[in-house]
Amino acid sequence: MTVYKLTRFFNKKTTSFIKSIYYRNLSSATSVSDRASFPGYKGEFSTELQFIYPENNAQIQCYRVMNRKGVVIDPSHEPKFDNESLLKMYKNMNLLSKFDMIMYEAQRQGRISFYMQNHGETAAQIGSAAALDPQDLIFAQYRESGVLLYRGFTIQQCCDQIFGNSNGSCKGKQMPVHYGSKELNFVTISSPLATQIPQAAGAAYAFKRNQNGLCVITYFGEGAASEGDAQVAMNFAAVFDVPLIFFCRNNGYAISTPVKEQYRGDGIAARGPAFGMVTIRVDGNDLFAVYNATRAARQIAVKESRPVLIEAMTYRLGHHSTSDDSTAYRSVDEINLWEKDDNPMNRFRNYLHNKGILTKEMESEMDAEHKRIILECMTKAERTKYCKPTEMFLDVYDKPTDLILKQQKELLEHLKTHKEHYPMNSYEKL
Ligand SMILES: Cc1ncc(C[n+]2csc(CCOP(=O)(O)OP(=O)(O)O)c2C)c(N)n1
Ligand SMILES: [Mg+2]
Repeated sequence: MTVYKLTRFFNKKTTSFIKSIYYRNLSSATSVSDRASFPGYKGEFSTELQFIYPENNAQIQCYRVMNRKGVVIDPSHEPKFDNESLLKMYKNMNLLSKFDMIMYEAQRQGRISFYMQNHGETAAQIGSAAALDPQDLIFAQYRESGVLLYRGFTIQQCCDQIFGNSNGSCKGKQMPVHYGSKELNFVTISSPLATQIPQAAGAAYAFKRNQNGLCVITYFGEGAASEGDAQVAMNFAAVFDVPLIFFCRNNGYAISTPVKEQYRGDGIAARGPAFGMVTIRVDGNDLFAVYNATRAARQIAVKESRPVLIEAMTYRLGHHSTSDDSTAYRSVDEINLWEKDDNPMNRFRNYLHNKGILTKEMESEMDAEHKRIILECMTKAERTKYCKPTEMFLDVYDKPTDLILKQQKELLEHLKTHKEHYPMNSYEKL
């Protein structure tokens, strides 16, 4: 509709107003200095027909404090830990690596059904755990056992959960390594990938409303970051300005899927600014870099009440789980190279040796002590009975429904009648 025809529909005053806007826009359409003010975009116009080719953008750099030999590059970034705290971190890494090895073997011997190793990712786990307040709430994926150990979860608790016995936090109702601890503010792990991420966003929103000065952290792999849940959570957290740290462990693989088949962009970090989030990429094999980044992220999350994304670059040295043989999709040479050249534990160990905080003798003692603790706890867990079978009906609802109680009763009667067909000795008495 041309403007002069407006007089047919509007009076003179209205027509002149509409005309003034029309001509203003017409003239400004050729001027790049006129700013756009759409509801969804306020900024500059451009007369260039220009697409963004992401490969032409500079990559987000990776923050590090120590080089691969454990030497601090810029001393002003060296965190001020006392020797006891440094040793606590190393002890946790050592304990976890021994635990990984022994549990892996236990699964191979058929003593447990399943296990997931943390090998190669201990700096990302311990460094981030050390930077949090013990009251901060954690929503993990499954490869963050070090975070829980650092908080004080014991090897006995790990073993009881893995063996699924009646002392286990899940009473045998969860897969091994799906730990949880109310006391340690660690929400029980769920198998379906990425479900923890929107839950964390919701919890962080509650924290914001309570103004409790705490934050929530959610861990996830770069594979889980492809799930819709991850985008939903990031958008929610950014829009509602919640104190949440998104901690992505980018370990190069999602089972057999390498990162080059997982995404085309600049990793997971590139998504942060797109959602309007403060973002950092960090060397996940550098304990100090992870610690500094997480500590600063926590400060931003709590003080500025806004989410922060950390992408920790690392390498999964072990198989995905005991159900996987990673040499089917990556070469042994590749694994060996990372094991030798960029192993987070070796890096931290070198740092401690250089500073004279750790000696070879202390290490041998630590190795022996940790092995002893793990074997003792494992034996105890193995000897502890499973819950009574009727337990499986509980903890589903707050109060069991009539149908559940009926099924429980039927199972009880069945087991009493046919007990000779079941290994009842392995279970607590009915
Ligand atoms: C919704 C969903 N899809 C698929 C799986 C099967 N699965 C379990 S772990 C995993 C890979 C996840 O990779 P990543 O998030 O990178 O974590 P990583 O194992 O490398 O630590 C897949 C596909 C699952 N558990 N849940
Ligand atoms: Mg991964």
